[in-house]
Amino acid sequence: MLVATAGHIDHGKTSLVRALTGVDTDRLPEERARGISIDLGFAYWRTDEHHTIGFVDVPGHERFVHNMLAGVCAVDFALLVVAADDGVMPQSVEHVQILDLLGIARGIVAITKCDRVAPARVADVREQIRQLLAPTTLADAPMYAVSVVNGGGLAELGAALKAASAALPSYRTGRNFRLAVDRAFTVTGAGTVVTGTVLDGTLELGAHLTLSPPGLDARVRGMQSAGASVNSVRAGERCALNLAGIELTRVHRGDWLLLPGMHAPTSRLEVQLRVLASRKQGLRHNSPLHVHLATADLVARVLLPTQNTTPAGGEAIAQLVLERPTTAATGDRFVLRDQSGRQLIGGGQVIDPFAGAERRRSGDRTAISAALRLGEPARALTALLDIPGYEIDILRFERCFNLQPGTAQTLYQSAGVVLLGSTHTLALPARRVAEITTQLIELLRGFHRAQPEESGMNSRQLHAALTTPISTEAFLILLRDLNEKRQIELSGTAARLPGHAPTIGPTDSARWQRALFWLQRRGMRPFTVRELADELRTSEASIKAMLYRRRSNGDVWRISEERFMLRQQVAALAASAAALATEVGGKGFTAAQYRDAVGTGRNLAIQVLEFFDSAGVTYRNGDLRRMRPEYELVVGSAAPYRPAP
Ligand SMILES: Nc1nc2c(ncn2[C@@H]2O[C@H](COP(=O)(O)OP(=O)(O)OP(=O)(O)O)[C@@H](O)[C@H]2O)c(=O)[nH]1
Ligand SMILES: [Mg+2]
Repeated sequence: MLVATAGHIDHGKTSLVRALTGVDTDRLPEERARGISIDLGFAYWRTDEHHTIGFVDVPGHERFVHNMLAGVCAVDFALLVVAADDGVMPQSVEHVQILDLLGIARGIVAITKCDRVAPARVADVREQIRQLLAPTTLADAPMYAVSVVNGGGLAELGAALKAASAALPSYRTGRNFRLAVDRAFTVTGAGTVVTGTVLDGTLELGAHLTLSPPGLDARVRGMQSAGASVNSVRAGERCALNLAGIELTRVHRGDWLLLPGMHAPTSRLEVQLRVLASRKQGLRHNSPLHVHLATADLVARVLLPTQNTTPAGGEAIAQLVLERPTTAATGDRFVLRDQSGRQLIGGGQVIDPFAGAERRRSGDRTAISAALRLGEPARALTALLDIPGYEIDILRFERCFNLQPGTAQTLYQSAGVVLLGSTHTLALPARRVAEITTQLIELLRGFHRAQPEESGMNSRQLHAALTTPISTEAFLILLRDLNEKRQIELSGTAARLPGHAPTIGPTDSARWQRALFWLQRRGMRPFTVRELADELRTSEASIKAMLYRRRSNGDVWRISEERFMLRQQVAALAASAAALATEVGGKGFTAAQYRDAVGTGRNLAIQVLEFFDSAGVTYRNGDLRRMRPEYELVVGSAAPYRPAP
């Protein structure tokens, strides 16, 4: 069990931890000189062979509340300390508010310095504390009157802590390891060491982790917990990790250590927040503030949905726009303080850590938010699947809940989900996929009946004809899946039912074979009706008729008034454009870059690009072009064309 102290300055937190554990957590020279705690202190109490109670001793001074916040983020239990002589003081109140906002519901109160006051005073302070705690998560915390001077009450307090430790519920399972860093330092001979609390999962010695948000790789070279070397640590434990591959200057309090696949920094969190009832003013839209999330202290602005104010005592679903990215998971608690970092405003819970990364057509934000707010992954998944037309980006879902792959797979199975594609990126309800598949097959059957001379139905028309909505991305994956399972056949941009043979006349078909033979040898060059008519020694009118039919089933594209190209060539040129777009990053590519990439003349490059713009393969912005995400629906997929060296 991990216990954090809480309470006003000088009320005896550090003295109490020392009395229980024998460890003086005030280790900084300045702390010793001034007799106050400044930063977090740590101590361990080995209560028996199997149990250790860890203490995070926090400073009470109002100027060090940010340190206190980093200390209490991941504890199981609060030890609220109130001195019998002073009674409840400002930071007693503030610390209790913080514990309440963080949802810490297990705790004990120590009324310290009882050697200094008469029993009647202890009773008064007890009443003050009762009133302070009544509206909070700690309303039922038992109180112990103690003194470190005469040792009174310490045995009872210690026994209560042991009992609480034994009764602590086990940690949630099925989650990936993550640790919130609270300190980093170097140890001579060992290198960088970070300490922190494991929030989820387990970690073995030698594991590879990512330091997030910087995104640096690290290997766990050494591991200690409660002062001893260990081979593994798990949720709820504090540990010190000796990291290979990370320089000390790169790691700070507030960073996370994560499994590499879970590293996904974000700057916009959708949250549910609450403004303290004791605030004089409400929280205004767009206010700058500090977000304390785990050990991080982040500068942010709050965006309120109604664009005005959430009153004191009020709640809202809001967005926090962070100045620097962080790592967060659904359900993580946070505390908000004002811009100066002096006053507590409120706090809440993360709903959607990736609120800024909405895919287009990804369904109703309110419904997604309501689903995630259910907090528990299985329930959230069921609710997400119920959103009409919504397709779950499963990497994002798994990152929201920090889910282990095996746990996620079990969830998908029991929720009746179909994962589309070989890399399984989108999840749809099985019944929706079945419905769409049936529609698809019906549409193709109808198409073949109505147009037997066509080799297949254009996939864009097919997509548009579906009555059950599906995104282009998911549709393309589904088509490929069905093609692999031989339920349909894809050729280029056309889909057909297996066994369908177009009823094209024999002359046409033989002529087309000759045309293909010539065109393929000609290489990556468009052709005119005239050229093809000359080559095949036939009339332009009959070539036109043949090309017209070949265009409608997607074998040929007309790329300008006069010029045609084979579908495979156009698809390869589009794939080259896509490869180039990826290579140049998000900013788009120029016609000159494209010409160099495909090694054609400038005129042809421009002709092709203009055709791509009009056909919906690319879009143009000034001199730059980018790919449309659904371009493969238009031209089909192919390997990129590369000019012969
Ligand atoms: N008489 C008496 N003095 C105490 C008792 N507990 C603590 N003190 C004294 O109170 C002073 C402050 O104690 P600390 O333990 O440093 O208080 P703290 O809450 O850790 O203070 P900060 O960390 O700075 O917030 C010290 O001089 C202690 O000796 C007690 O039970 N009886
Ligand atoms: Mg102290």
